[in-house]
Amino acid sequence: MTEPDRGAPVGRRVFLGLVGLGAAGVIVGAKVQNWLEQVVAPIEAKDFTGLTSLLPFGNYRFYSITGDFPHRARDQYTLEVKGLVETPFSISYAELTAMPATKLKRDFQCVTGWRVPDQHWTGVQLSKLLDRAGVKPEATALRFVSFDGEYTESLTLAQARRPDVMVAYQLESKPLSRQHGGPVRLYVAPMYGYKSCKWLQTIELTARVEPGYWENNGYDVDGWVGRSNGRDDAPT
Ligand SMILES: Nc1nc2c(c(=O)[nH]1)N[C@H]1C(S)=C(S)[C@@H](COP(=O)(O)O)O[C@H]1N2
Ligand SMILES: [Mo]
Repeated sequence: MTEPDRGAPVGRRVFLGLVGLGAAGVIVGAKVQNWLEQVVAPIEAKDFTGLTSLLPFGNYRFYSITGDFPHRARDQYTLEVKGLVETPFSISYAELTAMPATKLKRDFQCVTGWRVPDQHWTGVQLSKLLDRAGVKPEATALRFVSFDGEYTESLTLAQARRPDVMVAYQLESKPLSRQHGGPVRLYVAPMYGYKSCKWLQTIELTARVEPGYWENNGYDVDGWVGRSNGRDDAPT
């Protein structure tokens, strides 16, 4: 490994956060995860640039900070949009999937280094749900809550209105599995995986950004792939 020749030094907080993310998250593939914690996280903390080539390529790790994959049947599922909106509403899985769909083909990348290339996502643009609710002028941010009972995330209103941010219900043309955060999760394509809240239950419009679970553990609120969390890669 070479030392990084550019970019901000990586703080101890981020280093601990990386180790913590590995330790808290994984249920499947404990051996790989051990290796990630012991080998990759320290290397990544020193040198982000050489990391990707080291990693096993092309597979997801299934993460859950609770150590469990919560279950919600599709016909029992509702998503709530509330907070600083004109018309708070709840939407069922059937209603959500009947809305105009959007599709994206993008890499899925975790901040710890693993990446799954060319993934096909289907869902509803978050902006469409915001339009339906009518965002009040004093709202500047969104807070996402998972029905796992612990995970939270955030976006600014401008980020949430991007066309590559969706409420996703299909991956690779199949209904989103429970392990992947189904029936419905957030998918924030331009940011690291931690922004994409699984088992999405509530979207709340807030007056300002309320940092989410991993952000309270040292990760950047603005989690752009390649230009956050100590990286300064050339844009991809
Ligand atoms: N509710 C919830 N959402 C979550 C997480 C989690 O632990 N709980 N982990 C995040 C992280 S760090 C990543 S990289 C992705 C992983 O998605 P996957 O489990 O479908 O691979 O989910 C994100 N969303
Ligand atoms: Mo992640």
